[in-house]
Amino acid sequence: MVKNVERTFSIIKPDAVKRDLIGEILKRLESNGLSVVASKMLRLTREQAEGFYAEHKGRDFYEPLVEYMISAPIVVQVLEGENAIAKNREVMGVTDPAKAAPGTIRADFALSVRENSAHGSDSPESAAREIAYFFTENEICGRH
Ligand code: RTP
Ligand code: MG
Repeated sequence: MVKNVERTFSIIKPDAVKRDLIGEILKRLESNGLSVVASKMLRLTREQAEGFYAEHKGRDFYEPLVEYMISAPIVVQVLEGENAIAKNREVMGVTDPAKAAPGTIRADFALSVRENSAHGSDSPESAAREIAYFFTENEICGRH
């Protein structure tokens, strides 16, 4: 069988960086078959945060989401592995930590629906858009 190797885009969000959970979160991702192929730490500008979450513009959680995402540095990464997009979402758990499965990143670390510690792309189209938002192709060190 040919493996379905994909790339996905991950953010370790401000609440997690502030609590020094970068290593804990990365360990969960890496130990589930997701390899880091690009990584950087940065503080989003308001414009970058608004653009990244443009699909949510107009929703009541959009403004507080943007404020939260610029409140501290984040770690942005490209992860590569078999079925990486779904695997990353599975390891993260659903958006609301109160509803996330036990043992997931959000169940174990998130503070609230908004301050939910991690982001992962939700489709191949989102992954391609989000990777290109932060990385050029020559910054990605593919393993496959
Ligand atoms: P993400 O895009 O960050 O991976 O999260 P997601 O797909 O699970 O959730 P999405 O619906 O795309 O929402 C994006 C982020 O907005 C914040 N949020 N706050 N009701 C609320 O207060 C609310 N709903 C969503 C979260 O930070 C969520 O991850
Ligand atoms: Mg989303």
